[in-house]
Amino acid sequence: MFAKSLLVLFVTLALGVLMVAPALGEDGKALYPREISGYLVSSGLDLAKQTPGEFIRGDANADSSVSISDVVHMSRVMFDPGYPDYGVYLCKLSFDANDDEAASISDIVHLSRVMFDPSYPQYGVYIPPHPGCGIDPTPGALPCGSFPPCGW
Ligand SMILES: [Ca+2]
Ligand SMILES: [Ca+2]
Repeated sequence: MFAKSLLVLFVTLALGVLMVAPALGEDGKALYPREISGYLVSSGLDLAKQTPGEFIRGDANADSSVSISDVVHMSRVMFDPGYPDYGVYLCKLSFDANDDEAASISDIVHLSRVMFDPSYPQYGVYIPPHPGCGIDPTPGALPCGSFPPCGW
């Protein structure tokens, strides 16, 4: 079980490295996800309706969608001292993908399996608030200092 979790983690990390590589725009400059046309639109956000305290569960990098880049970001914030954002949690609550009121490696494993492991009972099931902004339906002690995709 542990070995399988580790395998899933490493496969997703490997995929993540490939998928977060920037696409190039017409001018040859890198296009990062929030700059790619339609990326933000797909989240279904309505910024006019956002209120402080709202967040998107699993959107650890706060780019308004939950993707493999969040798994990579979470992994590096927690475990990669060479990462510029190592130890930096903009909204720790958004890291709590499994809603157990803690930000830990279990969130990385959970989110990876939700996305990529059809044998996982929660495959394809994202815990609210998701995909849009919302208040935590199960409030706990995890902090959230700000969450720009939800307008605060
Ligand atoms: Ca994200
Ligand atoms: Ca958690």
